[in-house]
Amino acid sequence: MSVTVRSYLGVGDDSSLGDDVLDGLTRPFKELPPKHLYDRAGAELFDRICELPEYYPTRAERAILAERSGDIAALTGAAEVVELGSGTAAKSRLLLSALAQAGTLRRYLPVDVTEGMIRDTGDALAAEYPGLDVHGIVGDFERHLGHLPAPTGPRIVAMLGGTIGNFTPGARRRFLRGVGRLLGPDGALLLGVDLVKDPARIEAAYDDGAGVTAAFNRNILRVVNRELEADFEPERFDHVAFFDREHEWIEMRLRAQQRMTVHVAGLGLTVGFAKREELRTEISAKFTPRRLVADLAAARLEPIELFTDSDALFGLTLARPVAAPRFRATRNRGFAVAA
Ligand code: AVJ
Repeated sequence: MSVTVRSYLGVGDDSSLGDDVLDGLTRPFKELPPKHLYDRAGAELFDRICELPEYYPTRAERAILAERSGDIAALTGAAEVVELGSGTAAKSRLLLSALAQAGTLRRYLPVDVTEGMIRDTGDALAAEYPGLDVHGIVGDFERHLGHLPAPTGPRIVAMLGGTIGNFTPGARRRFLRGVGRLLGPDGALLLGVDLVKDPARIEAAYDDGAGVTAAFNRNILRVVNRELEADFEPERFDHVAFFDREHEWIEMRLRAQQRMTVHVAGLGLTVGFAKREELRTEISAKFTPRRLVADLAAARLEPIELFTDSDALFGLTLARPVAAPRFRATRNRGFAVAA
């Protein structure tokens, strides 16, 4: 049993916040990437979101995992789990338990930007599962997946919660292709996706009555204030969440209540906002089974199973690499064909 944690975020490496703010706030349509929503306060607000009555994805996915982890263990025989965006590993414990019970689990490899989270979770899991090796990667899963060690047995790469929905469609396919390369020939991807449904239901999940999602959204401005010495006034931005029916994604935005000028001292940048101008902070794509399969296929992955909850709110898919035939079977030519 061992716990190893490697960090690939160098000193002062704030997972690219400075670059993203410079790039995102100087565009004609302002935008910040959602990964910056999750500092300590943001992660706590997100945990509260997961408990909200309106926010169904967490409960639905947990129900699927509770019911299907045994099947997933049997289908994969996985010896290790790589988890992208592991957080507190609350839901992945269901999977780890099933694999431990099946007797195949050897190693857990969480990848997250928050070092404290990786260390605490790693220690807790190593204590819970005697014999489990934990190899934590502190890094950004868009930039540091190359540092993952090679598989030591059948591997599951898990990305839960619908995090994949934060990518725009092209980036999503590129990312899935990269993840496919981490699987090895007998590995599987376990991907949680929120499903397309009544827009009112989706919008309620991103604009809750208690205002927790609004606080979560505004928190990104506090992150910029603190890390880059900016002077945003978060309370002067309204939380906006709407379902874009054409793209089938939800957008979160912050809308300036009045004309304002913001200084980002750390970047020597001054940014003007017009009255009612919006800053996009997140897209969260919703999937139809059909589109999910198409995205997987574009990454040379094929679904083994698509699990869903009893209300078909959320989907959990298990997918494997499409077997690449090394030789084409040609008829009646007497060539040997590799299996
Ligand atoms: C963590 C990206 C899956 O998109 O539902 C929750 C983040 N944003 N409420 C999601 C989120 C607003 C969440 N993901």
